[in-house]
Amino acid sequence: METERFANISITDMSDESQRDLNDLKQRLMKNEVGQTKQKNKYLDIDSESEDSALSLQESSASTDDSETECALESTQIQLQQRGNKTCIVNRRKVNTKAKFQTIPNGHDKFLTDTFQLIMKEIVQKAGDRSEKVVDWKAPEELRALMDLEPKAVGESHEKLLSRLQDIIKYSVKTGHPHFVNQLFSSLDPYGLAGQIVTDALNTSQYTYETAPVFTLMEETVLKTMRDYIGYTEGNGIFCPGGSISNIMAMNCARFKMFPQTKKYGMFGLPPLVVYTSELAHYSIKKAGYLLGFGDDNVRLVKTDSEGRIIPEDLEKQIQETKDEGLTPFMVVATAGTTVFGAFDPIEKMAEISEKHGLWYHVDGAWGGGVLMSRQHRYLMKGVERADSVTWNPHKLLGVPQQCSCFLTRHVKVLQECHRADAKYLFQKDKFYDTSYDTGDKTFQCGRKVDVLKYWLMWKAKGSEGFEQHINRLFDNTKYMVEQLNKRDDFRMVVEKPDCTNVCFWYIPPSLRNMPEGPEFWDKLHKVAPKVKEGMIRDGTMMITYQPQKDLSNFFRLVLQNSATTYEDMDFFINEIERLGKDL
Ligand code: ABU
Repeated sequence: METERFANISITDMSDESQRDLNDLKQRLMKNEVGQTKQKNKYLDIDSESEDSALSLQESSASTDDSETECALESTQIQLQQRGNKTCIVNRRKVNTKAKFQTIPNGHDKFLTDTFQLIMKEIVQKAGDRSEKVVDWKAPEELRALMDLEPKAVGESHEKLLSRLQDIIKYSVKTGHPHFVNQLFSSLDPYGLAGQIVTDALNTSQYTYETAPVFTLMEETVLKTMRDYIGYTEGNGIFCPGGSISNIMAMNCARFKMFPQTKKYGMFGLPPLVVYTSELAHYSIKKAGYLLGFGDDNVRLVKTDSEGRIIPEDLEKQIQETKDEGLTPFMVVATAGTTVFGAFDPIEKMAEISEKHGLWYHVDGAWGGGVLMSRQHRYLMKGVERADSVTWNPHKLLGVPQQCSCFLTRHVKVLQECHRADAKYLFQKDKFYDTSYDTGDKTFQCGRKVDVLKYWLMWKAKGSEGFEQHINRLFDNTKYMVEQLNKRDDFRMVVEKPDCTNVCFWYIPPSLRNMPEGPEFWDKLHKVAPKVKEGMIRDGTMMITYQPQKDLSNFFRLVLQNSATTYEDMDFFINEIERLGKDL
């Protein structure tokens, strides 16, 4: 007669050891053993009422000898059937365990160690390997099928999770690859990564000193040092989740400074307010206008020259026109490093105009702000100390991991006065410590991720000199790239002498080289960059972006932001674009 027994075994994964334990269980089932077996760190409780009854076997494994924590992530109920001398698994299903839903790290050492090893092997060690692909491209439907993205009712084994992480890495873009020159961020900085990991392991929120004592002081110190680079003798600042938020913060402070009653009455009773920025400014200025209730019509776009810099005379003219219309100018935004051309607006001249008209002057240096750390290139931001506020994203030109954006102002109290709402459950004034260290009410966020540690750790590791050398290298690479492009007949610069490290150019395939430069030429050229881009993504060899701008046909924008990029890499970019485009 066949005997059926049921074993309920909790295993973190079907490792060799678990497999051995399972075999051991099978043996004892065959022998109809009952009672309790205690192994090193393994507790196997076996109850049996009779030969025909179900056996319940439970295993708890702990990763350290002195830990009694039940930590199994995975519980699998296995139905065993004994057929003569053979024990077969006839059914297997996953069941919940007590530990499954607990957010405790203890006992997950192997899983976490394996994850870190995976990060090291598949991301960090491959980051500088030019033979690796920048991207293993899959179309959305193909990728969806590969990834099995829907969360399920029952959790999965560590082994499965690790294989999922491996797939996630495989199909993600390797932005640390020196051939990723697509965006205003890139690189994989080791100290930045270490800072990110420690930040995430500590998982705190930056709003009060009590939850973030070290990071509060660290943020204060780093922001003060950044203000020194700007040239402010006093002031304030805050880390924001991205440059757009820093710019929105600037607009809110600007309005508050001119009309403090906004905080109580909102926009009611205010005259129509107007802000001025470059026609090539980042679109977050327009969005700030939507969010804060000004609308497109009152975000006035100032004309730029052929290099992409604001024409100050047009700014002056537009301010006067606004006044003549009976509207109220309140803010001027200069851009230090426009998104596409990398142009630096005439910061000093715009400061003069803003001061003359009594307007809040903001410099959006999200992209270019990093030049302040280079004695050779900081001239690009001459006059920035005259700005009321500055956006500066260390996650861009300085290569700090995303995201790391700072809003800095020379006004000591404006952030607090403009944003504070005095939540009594968070900012109790009768706390036992100096509550001026609770920074949460300086912003419109509540919870705030710690963004300072990765930057601080990089700064400690490299020193200001290291950042300076990084910036100088990027500008040197830019010079080399421009020189190489100028040597070639098949490439043409869009901006002859870039202000920043954005290199904008067209590739002109042989089929267009002798064509007159009329509408047909530009129309055909417009289609070249998208085709070349498709080719490089499908092959995974590099990533560089393209776009039209003003009335210019699609052109490439190569961003040099990773100081690991070499002259050889830049030769590769040129040859690769030619390889992909020569038959178009
Ligand atoms: N915040 C602008 C970033 C866009 C870009 O990387 O091209």
